[in-house]
Amino acid sequence: IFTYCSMGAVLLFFACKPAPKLTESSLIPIPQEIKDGKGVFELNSESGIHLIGSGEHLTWVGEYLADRLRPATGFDLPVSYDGGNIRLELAGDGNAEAYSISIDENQVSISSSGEAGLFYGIQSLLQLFPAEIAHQNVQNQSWVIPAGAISDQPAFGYRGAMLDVARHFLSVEDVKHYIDQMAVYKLNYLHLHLTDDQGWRIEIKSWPKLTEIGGSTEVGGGEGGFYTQEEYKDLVAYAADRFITIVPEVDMPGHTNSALASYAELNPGVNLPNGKLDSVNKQPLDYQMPLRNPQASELYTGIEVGWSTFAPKLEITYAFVDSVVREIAELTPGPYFHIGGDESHVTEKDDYVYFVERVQDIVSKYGKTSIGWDEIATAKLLPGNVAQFWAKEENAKLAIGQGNQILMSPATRAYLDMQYDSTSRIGLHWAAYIELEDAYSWEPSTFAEGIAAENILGVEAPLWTETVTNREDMEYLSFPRLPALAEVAWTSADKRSWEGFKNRIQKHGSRWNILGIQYYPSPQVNWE
Ligand code: TNX
Repeated sequence: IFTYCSMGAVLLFFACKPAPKLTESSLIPIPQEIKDGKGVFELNSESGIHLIGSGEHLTWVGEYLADRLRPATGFDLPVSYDGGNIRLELAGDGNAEAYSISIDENQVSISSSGEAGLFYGIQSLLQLFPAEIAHQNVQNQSWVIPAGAISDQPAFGYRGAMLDVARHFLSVEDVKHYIDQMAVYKLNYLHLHLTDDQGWRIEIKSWPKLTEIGGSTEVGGGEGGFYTQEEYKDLVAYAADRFITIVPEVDMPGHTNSALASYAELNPGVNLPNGKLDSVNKQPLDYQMPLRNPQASELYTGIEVGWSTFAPKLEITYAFVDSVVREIAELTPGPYFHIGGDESHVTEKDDYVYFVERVQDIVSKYGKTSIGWDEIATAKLLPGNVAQFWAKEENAKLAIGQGNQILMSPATRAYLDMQYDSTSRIGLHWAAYIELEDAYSWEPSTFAEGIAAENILGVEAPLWTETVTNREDMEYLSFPRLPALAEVAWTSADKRSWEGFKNRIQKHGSRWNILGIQYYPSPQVNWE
């Protein structure tokens, strides 16, 4: 057993303790490889962050690390290209999310070919420090981490979470707070479910009533809300700084009551004329609107699904979708646009397929790749488009049969809105009760026959918000299950075990206590 000695800043004597070993004990997601070394590294008032290599955001990444370390340690931790015993090195090529860390008595070195990889190395490093590092005021203690080496890379390239900001509106601040925690667990996509029957949450300048009327309420009749385009851009940038890409969703043709309540002309009306059809698309033309006398629907604050639909035969529907996709695509640096497509129970089957195919073309015209809930695979998918598996394996297989990939969100495992058990204070249970072990103990590539690793783009954990009204509710359902799903997405199956996870997650409870995150204390874990 190695020992190390440290000098307390206030108590002027040396205290010697057995050196801790570098193990996976505090790391989530668990890295691919960990090797223990000799001795320890101690962060002290002389420490600094040394940037090596050239990268647009390298300084930002260094400052991010310093910001996490300064409050609890009280150290200056200058960030510079000149020196310092915490080295952040951009070097080599290959997977930009892969990283390695080596720690000896003199220095810590994180290296990656990409800034994202350095950022993930930083997250692992932060988890090696005592939990007290999470405090926002100076703690009187030593900051020691075990020597050794870690090398790591993700199993899946898409590691996502979804927030339904439509059923209950969630503030910019709450979304940022969620993004901060996603970053800790190396998640890299945040899917925002921006529209549903109960609310339209993103400003569209060419259709302003969407937010004026459609954004004015939510489940239960509260005041709702929406993001202005400026606020949305701010969220996109905040996420991007943490290597998280936002995927906007406009759910259609079902789940569209908030739009149908905002604009009468999107409703089919009662007097559809038989005669005049557009000769190319066989659709009624917009000039027929006076003839069809459409009425806006009522705003809706309940939680039924599957009862609303856009009018896929009306040309104005596509003019509308075109404007919405164009404006949101302009705010979206990421590659994906989510078109929804779920539970369109009152849309004619043929109309549904026609609609999905036209909307995919619009999305592609604006330079984005469509993702849709698994039902979209009943249409012809454009190459590269993605089906998000939530309920029907046969839909996932239809997508795979067309050569398209699957985003794995099986409701029985990955749905954060499911109750843990029958006593959970909020949540639904139509798919399952999902205790922590159920959220953790599954493997995307063996979940369903016919969905193999190469068919899978990644994993996403959706938080639907019919029963979620505020940050406390978000945290209760997401912690500890979100970190469990993050590990499913990051770590290959051969490196994971429930027993191991159960022991590691308990340490994170201490951090959440410090951060004020109100997690569900699952009885399956011996919380510290
Ligand atoms: C089903 S999952 C839905 C959502 C609900 C959710 C509640 C999916 C694609 N559609 O509209 O919010 O169940 O769990």
